[in-house]
Amino acid sequence: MFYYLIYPLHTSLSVLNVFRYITFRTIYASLTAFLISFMLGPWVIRKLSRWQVGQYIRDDGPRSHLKKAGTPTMGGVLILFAVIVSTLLWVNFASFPFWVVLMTTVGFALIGFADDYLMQVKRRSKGLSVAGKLGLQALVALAAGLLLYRWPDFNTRVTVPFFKQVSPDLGWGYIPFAALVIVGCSNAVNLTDGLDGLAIGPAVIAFGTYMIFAYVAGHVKIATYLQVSYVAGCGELSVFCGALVGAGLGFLWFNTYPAQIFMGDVGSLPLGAALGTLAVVTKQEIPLILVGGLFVIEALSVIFQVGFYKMTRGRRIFKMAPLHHHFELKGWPEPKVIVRFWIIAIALALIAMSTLKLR
Ligand code: 57M
Repeated sequence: MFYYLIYPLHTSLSVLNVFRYITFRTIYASLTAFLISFMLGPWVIRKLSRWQVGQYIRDDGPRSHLKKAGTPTMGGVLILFAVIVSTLLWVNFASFPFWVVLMTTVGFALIGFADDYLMQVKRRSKGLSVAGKLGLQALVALAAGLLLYRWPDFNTRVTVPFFKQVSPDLGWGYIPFAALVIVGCSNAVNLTDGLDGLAIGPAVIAFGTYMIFAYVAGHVKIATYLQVSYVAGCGELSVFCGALVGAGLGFLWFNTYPAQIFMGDVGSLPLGAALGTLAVVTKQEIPLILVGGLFVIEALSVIFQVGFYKMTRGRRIFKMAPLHHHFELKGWPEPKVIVRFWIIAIALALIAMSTLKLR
C-alpha cells in the first residue's frame, strides 16, 4: 500500500524514492511484522487463556510434556495476522506470484484453523479426519499449481542444483509435482512442531533463505549471472519472506522454552505451505530439501519408524518418532534438542545458499 501511497510523492520529495526498492520494503516489512506479533502477543495469550483454548497433552508421549497441559494454542493466528498486515502495507500488489503464495498460505491456515477449532474449542478430540485434512490440502495446493501452470511467465522446468544444464520440463506434470511439494512441506513442518520453538526457529531460517532466493529469481541481471530461472514479479516475495521472518521472531519471543503459547495447526500448516509454495514459485524446488532439511529429517524419521513398526510388527528404529522425541527420551533436556536442531537447520540453509554459486 505504501508503494502506491508514498512512492509517487518522490517527485516532490526525492528521499521517498526508497519506497521503490524491494530491499528497503523487505526490511521494513520484517520490522513491522515483528512489532505487530511482539506487541499483540501478550494480549493474544491472555485472550486464548480466557477462552480456554489450551493444549490437550497426549499421555503416551514423553512425560516431560504433561506439565505443558493448558498452554494456549492457535498462536498461528498471531503470526498470520502480522504477516498479512505487514505485507499488505509494504508489497507491490502487481506481483502475480505474491498472490499465489498468499492464497495458498491463507487456504492452509483455514484448514488448520478448522482442525484446531474442532479439537481445542469444540473439544472433538480428533479434529478433522486425516483423509479430510489431506484432501483439502491437496485441493488448495493443486489450485496453486494450476494457477502457476497457466501463468504465461512461468516455466515448468525443474532446475537441478550443481547440474544447471539439467532441467527436465514436467509440462502439465508440474501441477501434481507442485502440489506434492506444498502438501509435503506443510505436513513436515506440522510434524516438527512438537517442542518449544522447534518449528518456528528453522522456519525463520528457511524464510530468510528464500528471501534471498526470491530476490535473485526476480532480478533479471542477477538471475542470468547465477544461471537461475528468472521469474517476473518474484522479487516481491522477498517482502513476504521478510514479513514471515519478522512475525516468526515476534512469535518465538513467546514460544521459546518454556513456551507461553503454541502455534497450533493454524500456524504450522500455513507456514509449511508458504515455504513449499515459495520453493515452487522461485524455481528453487530441489534446494528445499536442504533449506527445509530439518523438516525433511523429522518427516523421514516418522516414515521409517512407522514403516519399520508395521514390517516388524512392533519393533522401532527410534525410541519415539518424530526424531525430537527420540532425543528427549534419551535424556537430553528440551532446550538442548531445540538449539542443536536449530544449528543443523542453519548449516543446511548455508549449504543450500551455496548452490547459487556452484554449477
Ligand atoms: C502434531 N503435535 C504435537 C501444538 C502444536 C504419525 C505421527 C508421527 C503423527 C504425530 C503427530 O500427530 N504430529 C502432528 C504434533 C503437539 O503440539 C500441538 O500440535 C501443534 C502442531 N500441529 O502447535 O498445538 C504437542 O507438541 C508439544 N509442543 C511443544 N511446544 C511447541 O511449541 O512442546 C508443541 C509445540 C503439544 C506439546 O506437547 O501437546 C504432538 O507431538 O502431539 N504423532 C506424534 O508426534 C506422536 N508420535 C507417535 O505416536 N510415534 C509413534 C510412531 C509409531 C508413529 C512411535 O514412535 O512409537 C507423539 N506425540 C505425542 N505423544 N504428543 C508421541 C505421543
